[in-house]
Amino acid sequence: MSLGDAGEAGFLPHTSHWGVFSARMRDGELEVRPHPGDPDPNGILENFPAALRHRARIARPMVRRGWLENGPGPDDRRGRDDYVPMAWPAVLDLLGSELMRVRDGFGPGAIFGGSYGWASAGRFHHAQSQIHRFLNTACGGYVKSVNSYSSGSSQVLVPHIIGEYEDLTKRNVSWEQIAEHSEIVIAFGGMALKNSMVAGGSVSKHVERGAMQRAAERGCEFVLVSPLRSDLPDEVRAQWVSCIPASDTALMMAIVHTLVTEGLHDRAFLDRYTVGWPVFERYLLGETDGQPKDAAWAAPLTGLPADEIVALARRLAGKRAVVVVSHSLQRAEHGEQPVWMGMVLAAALGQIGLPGGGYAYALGAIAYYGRRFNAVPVPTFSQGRNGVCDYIPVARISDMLLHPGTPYRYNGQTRTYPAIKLVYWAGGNPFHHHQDLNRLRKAFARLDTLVVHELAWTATARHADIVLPCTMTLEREDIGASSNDPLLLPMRPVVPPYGEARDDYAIFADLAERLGAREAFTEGRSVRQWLEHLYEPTRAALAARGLPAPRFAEFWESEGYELPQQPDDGGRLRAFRQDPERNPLATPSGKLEIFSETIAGFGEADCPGHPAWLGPVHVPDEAAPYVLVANQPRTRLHSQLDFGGHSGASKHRGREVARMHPDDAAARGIREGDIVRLFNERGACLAGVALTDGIRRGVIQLPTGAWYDPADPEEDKPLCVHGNPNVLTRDIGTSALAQGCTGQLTTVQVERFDGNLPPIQAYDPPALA
Ligand SMILES: Nc1nc2c(c(=O)[nH]1)N[C@H]1C(S)=C(S)[C@@H](COP(=O)(O)OP(=O)(O)OC[C@H]3O[C@@H](n4cnc5c(=O)[nH]c(N)nc54)[C@H](O)[C@@H]3O)O[C@H]1N2
Ligand SMILES: Nc1nc2c(c(=O)[nH]1)N[C@H]1C(S)=C(S)[C@@H](COP(=O)(O)OP(=O)(O)OC[C@H]3O[C@@H](n4cnc5c(=O)[nH]c(N)nc54)[C@H](O)[C@@H]3O)O[C@H]1N2
Ligand SMILES: [Mo]
Repeated sequence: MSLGDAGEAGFLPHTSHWGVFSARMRDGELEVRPHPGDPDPNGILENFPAALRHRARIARPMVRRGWLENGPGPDDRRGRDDYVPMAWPAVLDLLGSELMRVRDGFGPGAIFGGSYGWASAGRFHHAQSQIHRFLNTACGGYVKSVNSYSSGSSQVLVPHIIGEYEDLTKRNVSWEQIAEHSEIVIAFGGMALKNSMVAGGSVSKHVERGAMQRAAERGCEFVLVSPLRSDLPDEVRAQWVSCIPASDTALMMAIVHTLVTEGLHDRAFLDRYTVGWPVFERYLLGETDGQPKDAAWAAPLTGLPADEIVALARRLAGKRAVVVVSHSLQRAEHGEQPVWMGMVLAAALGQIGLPGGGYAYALGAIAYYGRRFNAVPVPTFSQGRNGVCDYIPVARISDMLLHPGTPYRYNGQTRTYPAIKLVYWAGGNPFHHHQDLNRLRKAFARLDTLVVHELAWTATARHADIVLPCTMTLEREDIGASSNDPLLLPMRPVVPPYGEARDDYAIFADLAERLGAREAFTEGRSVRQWLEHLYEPTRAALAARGLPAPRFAEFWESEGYELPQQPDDGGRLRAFRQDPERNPLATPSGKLEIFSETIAGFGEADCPGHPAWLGPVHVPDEAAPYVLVANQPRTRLHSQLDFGGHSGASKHRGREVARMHPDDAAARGIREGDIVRLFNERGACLAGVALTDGIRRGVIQLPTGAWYDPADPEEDKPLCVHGNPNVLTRDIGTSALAQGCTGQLTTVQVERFDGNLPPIQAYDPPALA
């Protein structure tokens, strides 16, 4: 452990979800440079300089004119109204009274504070913790959201069939094991480096490229199952199996069918470590429904030749094989099935719990996975106690607002959507993350009040009644850390706040005062006192281990230091393999559940008791003949700093770029560099076009994150001129089991856009009244 060298020439250490870096201001320009220890820095850092003082930043508190004139209440002018600037004390008085009106008149159960979103790195100014603590201490609580847009279906499924989610995702097959032990990696949805360059909180070393390179050099084979060739790095020379999107479950079944009929499956493993194989095997062989799930059956469903599937199965057998399933596969209708079937495939191969083998669900989807945990706790800001127990699965927000009082199924329960009057958001962008944005606009129109803290004029901020400008990470002090990245870092402010922007903490502290809860919220601490307070448990844990434990003042002046880490021991699944009786999994049976009595007992048609092929979903038809893959963007994190230089440079004539196969383009008279209109029954958007043979025919890819930019917000389904795919995606849960987000896939039509190109207005602040 070392405190590192003192910063050079004014560069101050800082961190972001896309990597650790340092920054300084020079001649009015921001300079950023990656952490010196990072072998593979993330280009997304380059979004900071142009974003810092961009016109898209919010300079002053604002109140929507219609809300100010008419008071709280449903209003479809949200998203097309103008704004009235207001001084901080006045706007906080106004908001304080509105919160009291709702809290005292309807109860805290009428406040939705789920506030999903990634906000910024930093353990204290973590916007979700701040808003939840505020609502808990000052409002008596709030209706929350559970699970994430990332893994909404796997998070619900995995505890039933494998056990604790983190035992599968975070304490399992590591990058070190891949580099050293794996003989074959089959990655459904790939492990795109663009994705693993990001992690919530902090990442000081991007190790994924190096680990995959080392594995490939050692002779490890890679198989990429994905509609996009770029989902594994070129360096690993993967076999590219380009299946029809959402057909992976059928492919996995046919692989397992081949293993079984050729006697290549690990019977001993299935007997000892799983329950329910006999039931599933009868289904697989067609004994229950007359349809063997063999390669010939899967061929038309997956778009792959049957002999290729058979060869793939033989290639996997008898090797130290690891099955990877990316989050993307479960962000689609029936998304539970490929996650469950991936476990069954890995179990049939018998490698679960061995170094570099088994089931590495979500490895490479994000830099959380495949790493070691720290041996000491990192600073954590307490959210307090929520007095409301009601919640929704996170992606059901529009359903909740449009259908209060309506029952819905979730994880074996019948629940009822609450009646929400006020939504408070800090640190997320529903106009980025949610599906069917035209429906979301209608849902937000139902509210009495929408409050948003933002650093920039996102579409969410433009729909809010009260918009409070918050600081950007570079404008405040914090501690950077993450439970499985070793670097603990003082984040020092590089520039003063923009305009009148304030920290979320300062805003909430002053609001809490108006609700009589300042002391409960702040505990009397300044920001610096909080940082010192949050740092102390880490320091004490270091001291208890007899390790150097610098005092806060020393830490604060340093470049950060590395925390001790736990061994890479394969976690619970390794222990389970070694002794399943003494180390059972946290499932009802203590084993891997190929058949789950619990899930079968829920009786959901769209998620039966074992993995099943429930028929194709996201199927193209005449009106929408292409499958759209709306995946994560390479040049930014979601919608964050879309107005930055790196994000802007990847666009074409200011629009997000869609990728399609040259044959598909030719058939529609589309050429490289054209602007196209993508559309379906839900909406339409414009995008630039790039042609590539690295995409499966019939598939179009348009990443998420270009800010929603309606040409004419007065329309019911306005054209988004900028290329936000969520005007096209469908707002429906993965299944009645998990109700997860299904935004990854939808179907669309495409045509060349020859009209006058509407200007991009997404970054222009709204009109002032
Ligand atoms: N179609 C489709 N949709 C998807 C996905 C997909 O694959 N396809 N992926 C989904 C996934 S996995 C996710 S995780 C979501 C991500 O969805 P979000 O997490 O909502 O997206 P972000 O753009 O990261 O939004 C964070 C917002 O917080 C703001 N912010 C940053 N720092 C602060 C701060 O300190 N305080 C406050 N108050 N605000 C701050 C940023 O300006 C930004 O607007 O999107 C989901 N949506
Ligand atoms: N640069 C960058 N990195 C990110 C993020 C970001 O916004 N920007 N977001 C982060 C977050 S919050 C998360 S949750 C993760 C998300 O991690 P993922 O959900 O895994 O990431 P995606 O890029 O959406 O999808 C990965 C790939 O899956 C493939 N795919 C889509 N559908 C199918 C299918 O049906 N079958 C198969 N076999 N493949 C399919 C697509 O080609 C896509 O490129 O990424 C994280 N990393
Ligand atoms: Mo995510």
